[in-house]
Amino acid sequence: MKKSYKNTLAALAALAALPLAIANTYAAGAAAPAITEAEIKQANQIYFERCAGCHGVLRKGATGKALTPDLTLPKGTSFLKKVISAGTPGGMPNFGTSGELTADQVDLMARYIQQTPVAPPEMGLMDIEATWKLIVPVKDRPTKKMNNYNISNVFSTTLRDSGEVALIDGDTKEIITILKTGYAVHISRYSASGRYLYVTGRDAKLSLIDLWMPTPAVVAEVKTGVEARSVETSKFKGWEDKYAISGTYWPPQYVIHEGDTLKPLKVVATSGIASETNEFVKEARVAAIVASHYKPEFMVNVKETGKVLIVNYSDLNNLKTVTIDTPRFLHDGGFESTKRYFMDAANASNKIAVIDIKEGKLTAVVEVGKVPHPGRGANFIDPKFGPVWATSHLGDDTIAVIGTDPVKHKQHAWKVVRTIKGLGSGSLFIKSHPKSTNLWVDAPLNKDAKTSQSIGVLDINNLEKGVTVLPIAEWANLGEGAKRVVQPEYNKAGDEVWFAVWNAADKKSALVVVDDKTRKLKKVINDPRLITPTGHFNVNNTMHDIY
Ligand code: DHE
Repeated sequence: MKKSYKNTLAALAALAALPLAIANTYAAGAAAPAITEAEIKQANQIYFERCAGCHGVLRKGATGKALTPDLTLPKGTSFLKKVISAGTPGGMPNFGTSGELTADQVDLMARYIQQTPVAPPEMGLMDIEATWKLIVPVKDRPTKKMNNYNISNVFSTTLRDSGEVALIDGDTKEIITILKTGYAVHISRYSASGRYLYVTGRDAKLSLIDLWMPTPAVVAEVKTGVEARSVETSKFKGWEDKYAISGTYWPPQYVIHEGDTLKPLKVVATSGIASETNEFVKEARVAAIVASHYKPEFMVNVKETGKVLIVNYSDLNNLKTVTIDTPRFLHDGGFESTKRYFMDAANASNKIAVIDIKEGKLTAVVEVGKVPHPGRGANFIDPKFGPVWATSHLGDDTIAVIGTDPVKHKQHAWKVVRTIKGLGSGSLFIKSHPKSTNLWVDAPLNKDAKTSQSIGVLDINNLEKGVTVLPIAEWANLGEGAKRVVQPEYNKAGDEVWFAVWNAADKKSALVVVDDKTRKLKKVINDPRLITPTGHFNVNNTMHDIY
């Protein structure tokens, strides 16, 4: 093994010993307040868990403000403590007053962010390969489905704080199994055939689960970096189940893997020159990735540089990539109903970039409300404007409805045709289904507990009527706690909507299933093993991009 790899592996081993570390060495700035080695270890962990997602590991900012010492030192410890404790109207959570951090931890973090950040190690292909575990080789796996589950209606539910996913039978609503995955699991995606489930943790541990086994189990794992949020699979005809792609926040890069083993095949760095500013950005993180149904291509969002990379996976040695400049701070997004256009939220720019994936170019940039956060968004037929795609917002209480049919409704295409009042600000996800006339919107990060514990629903054929509020957390009857209601997700038939009631790890959480037609409670899936459920992903709807 080459010495440089050994060094990187040693650095990674140090990170593993300190599993949530951002860095274990530290160069204190001259005027920075005192902090001990032990405190830095603790602060690294808190920073990784609570702060890095918005502020970045190098603390250069993105969704959150930059926190480099040139900015934090002049503010001073007592001001920073106030912000960390009480939050800000701009979206910074109130970590102190909410009880998520103790007063000592708030004080520690205020001192920590005045120190100079140190970058965690980089990882090349061999470093990633060294972490790869093929638990069940392909030859030892079933050659046909060995269970009686209706796989296409299974849900994979993120159990955020236990680092697990629950596989739930969508027909019986029974838990099939609970599987250990990465830390603070983020999303689940499925292979094009629906056989394989890919789960990524925030710690960049990618797990591959075989749904054909008598009881589905993890068959391969790999650590693709230090911090990650995204994974997707090859969906183009002829390439089904062939590749997976994982995107990392740190190191800033994406990795293409063998689909049925996770063996890493190709790593591509994403640091580079940003759109708009033309400045070099080292920490150019990979956010959402979607897979084209038109060509053998992945669309990779590079957050800080505002670039969508259209990566053609048909020849990994001669990788052809189209780079599209968009507004910066790309985060999440999904397809409109024909799957030709990728509706891509540049959240901190308050814009949706529309990418034509057939032609491989930017079609439009649409100005929406404050901090759009669509998840994958919602598609429906507006009675007045035809096919539309909608997003809700983190920073205001509106839903932006955008026309998506440039052929029969040309005058409305790529324009905000309606701005509707949603459930409230602090919304993360919005959802509909081709068989439904409902549009569901959440607001789990709303400051008002009643709102964050409810769901809003609109009648697509009577949008003027406004939102009907359903008290989902109350229906779950869980007792005390934050009980945030998050992410509407349909079953395969499109006649049920599932919601997570996300409580603290030491409190009761649940999944609530609502009948889509009557909007009445159908079932509370209430099991002590459901610790901090957040996202839940139906096999059929996720693999076919139905939302
Ligand atoms: Fe997410 C999707 C990043 C916090 C639940 N989240 C995504 C995606 C990104 C992202 C880039 C798109 C992935 C894709 O499609 O390939 N999320 C981030 C963050 O950086 C952020 C803001 C802070 C952090 O530190 O991670 C963050 N996310 C959260 C949460 O706190 C949520 C609510 C609870 C949790 O489980 O951590 C959360 N994110 C989700 C979910 C999706 C998601 C459920 C998938 C939505 C979908 O419909 O596809």
